[in-house]
Amino acid sequence: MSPSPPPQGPPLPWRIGVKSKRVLTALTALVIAGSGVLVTTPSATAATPLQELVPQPVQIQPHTDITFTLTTDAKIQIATDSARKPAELLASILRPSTGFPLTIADGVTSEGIVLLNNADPKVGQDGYQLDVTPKQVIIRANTTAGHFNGISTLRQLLPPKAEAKTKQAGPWQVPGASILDYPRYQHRGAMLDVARHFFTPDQVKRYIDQIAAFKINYFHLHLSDDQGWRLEIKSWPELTKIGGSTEVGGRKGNLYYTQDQYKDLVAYAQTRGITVIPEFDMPGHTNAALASYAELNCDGKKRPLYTGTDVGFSSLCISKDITYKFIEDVVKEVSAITPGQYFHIGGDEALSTPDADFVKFMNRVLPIVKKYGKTTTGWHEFIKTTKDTSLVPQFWGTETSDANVAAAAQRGNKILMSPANRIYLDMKYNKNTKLGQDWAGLVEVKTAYGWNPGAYLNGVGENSIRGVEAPLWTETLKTSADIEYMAFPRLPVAAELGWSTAASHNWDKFAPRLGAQGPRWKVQGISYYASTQVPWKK
Ligand code: TNX
Repeated sequence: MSPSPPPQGPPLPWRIGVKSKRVLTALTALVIAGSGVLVTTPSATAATPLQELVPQPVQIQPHTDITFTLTTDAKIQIATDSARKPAELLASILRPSTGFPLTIADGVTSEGIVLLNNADPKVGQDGYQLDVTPKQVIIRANTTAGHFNGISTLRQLLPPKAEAKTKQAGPWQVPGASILDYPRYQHRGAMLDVARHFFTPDQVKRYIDQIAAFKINYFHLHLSDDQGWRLEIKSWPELTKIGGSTEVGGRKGNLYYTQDQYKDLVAYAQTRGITVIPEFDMPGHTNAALASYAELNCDGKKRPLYTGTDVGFSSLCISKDITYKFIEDVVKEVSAITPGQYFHIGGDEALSTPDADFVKFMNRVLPIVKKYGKTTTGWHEFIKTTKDTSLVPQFWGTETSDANVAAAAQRGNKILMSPANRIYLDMKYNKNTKLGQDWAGLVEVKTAYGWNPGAYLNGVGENSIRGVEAPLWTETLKTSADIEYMAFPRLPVAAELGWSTAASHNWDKFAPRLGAQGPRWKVQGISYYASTQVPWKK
């Protein structure tokens, strides 16, 4: 039986410009974003989990008279096979903490969690509807991706201890509601640089788990740079033997992934609704390759390994055919083990490659990527060399104008936004932050949040934006705790910018929602930066 929606009477004075804190806590105030309508329902308590979701859903209709309680006999029921992976993910998260068996069942027969198809077409490919009734939580979606996103919402509606790895006491309640939700942008990304410092597959999986909880759907792995080559290439074995033998600071070891380990990472991401984008940065940022093979250098001499943090000093040899044979072999082997559509060719900071050579280089490399069935994405510099509107430039600048990116947008390219002074997760929060860099500025949480991807770059409007990616460079980061300190809370900020509507953008409302994640991160063991700008929930 579906509950009747709460009454929506005529506008009340307090619907607009609520000022008193007392009034605010006495209400469940929710914006149906986009419509600009403020729907309010009386509520006896302070914030409920419905007001604490990150990213903010498009529509939430609370049903204050309803609570669902997950019990030991609950099943996770799927209407079609397309929901199996999301169901398995949810079960794997909730089984340890609840101690319940949470069997996955084909077909809908009983109480529990139900994954159905045929959501409202409005939710599109990535969206979902979530209805909490007394006996069931029903998540409807049109795709597997939509079910993954619905599950991320359900996790945040459960108590934080649902994320624990050991058995906890219930009750496992979910507040009554009907949610309809879909993303602003098709691409919500996170990048991890495993080249400057190497991170083990388990460390990478830990980060994948963390980004998945915020509806991130692309994971960009920066797999090569001056300091390291991190993926086995069978036809060029010295790349990892030599180029993968060290990192920033000079640690020694087998600091690379075998192709089997990479395939396992790709599959792991896939079971969390995430597509991996591999990056091999070129023609600059290539010292590790130049140290591995003499023939890749114009002078035929191997470069020494590099363990510092400078950029812009290396370049592949643009005039040699062997350079393109090398690239073709890499693209061929990596594409064969990468199910996703995108191949990232880097292209940034090619300061040791003359401009004309850069153009020549890209004119040879872009067709190679195409030949192996992939679509090129790259740091925005490469887009000046091509008129192909299917390619994706990733803007990383610190200015709000870029003539080449604007021209590409005018032609029809979709731009991925990663402005360094806003969303580079390796920037220090403030001058006292021990980790990170500050070349693009100090990026406190409010600064990271305070921009509109669809109205940021001159000549690049909302319809030219593909999405938002938060890159995490690791010159100064060595451990998972380091990663987490820089990524949290700014990674969830990026997720909010990529998912939630422009109309819902409001720091005063966002900050408490973000602060409400604190207890959950504590349970998950995430060592986040407790910014004083955020009212952290205890
Ligand atoms: C710039 S921006 C880089 C990286 C560095 C990073 C450090 C860009 C595409 N390249 O090589 O790691 O700054 O913040």
